[in-house]
Amino acid sequence: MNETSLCPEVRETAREIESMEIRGAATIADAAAGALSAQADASDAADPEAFRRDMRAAARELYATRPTAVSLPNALRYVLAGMEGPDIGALRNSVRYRASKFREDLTDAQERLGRIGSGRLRDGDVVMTHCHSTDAMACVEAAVDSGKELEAIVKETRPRNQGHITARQLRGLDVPVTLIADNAAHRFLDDVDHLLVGADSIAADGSVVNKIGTAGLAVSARDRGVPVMVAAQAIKLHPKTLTGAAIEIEQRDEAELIDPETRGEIGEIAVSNPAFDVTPPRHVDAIVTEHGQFPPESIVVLMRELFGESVEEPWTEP
Ligand code: RUB
Repeated sequence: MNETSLCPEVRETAREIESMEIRGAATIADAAAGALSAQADASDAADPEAFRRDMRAAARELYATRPTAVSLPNALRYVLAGMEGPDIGALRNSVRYRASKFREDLTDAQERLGRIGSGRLRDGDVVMTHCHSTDAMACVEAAVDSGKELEAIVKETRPRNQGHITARQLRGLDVPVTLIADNAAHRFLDDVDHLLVGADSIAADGSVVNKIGTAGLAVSARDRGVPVMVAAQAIKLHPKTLTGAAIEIEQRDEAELIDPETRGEIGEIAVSNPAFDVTPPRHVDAIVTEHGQFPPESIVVLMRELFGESVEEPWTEP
């Protein structure tokens, strides 16, 4: 009687997020909101409670895909928190409306953030990037649009090589790109004016969770006197950290690092493949959001303003 039915779009989006065909915190959030909207469209629930149950089940399916980017639960929470109405038609419309509002706001926020972040970049500056972040790219794009000439040193970002995506997009903006191995970063930092990265989650104390390698890179940048700039929309703020919760770091398949045959040849080894790390606030100069830029220690003020103290999980069964 309490069975739920998930539409194919939800299952497919969940699969694509898990396999990283859909990746990057903002893009994951956008896709999750779209999948909830598709679920609302497709639902053949017999009554309003069955509809709500299907929506909660869809959100749980999406939530379970990747644990670190808080933009995902923030998207699910935003859409489900606005689900209201006396009948299925009204409920369906409310989900459609909230999902499309979330997606529009995401685009607007990124544009605003880009304009604010571009103010930190001067004509002729060289930025170093790690991974691929659409928020970081928005800052570069806004700077280029305002007539500044930039150059980029792009870390390839093993094991998944998201640096290739960054390099391709920067070339699309006509920005000269030097692709480097991750291990070479320290050597190039003397030629760099900014380290520019995104974030998957930001904790209340200003710690930045981003692609593995960011923390060490920030330490190196500090050592060379290079400012560390984090471009992150407010959906990257992790509300549960306001009450002391820790952010889970995703462990990915060891096959991303080593194929089974080579592993067998080497002999008995352990393999560990964390996808993200934590950069402490003392190694970050500025967090650029659509609401302005903040020293990491002050981000808690914005977090309180946006989320208050309570964090609901509207996808759990009452
Ligand atoms: C992506 C990553 C990005 C952030 C921010 O990791 O660490 O820096 O998600 O991206 P993965 P955006 O490739 O494992 O998803 O600014 O686009 O939200």
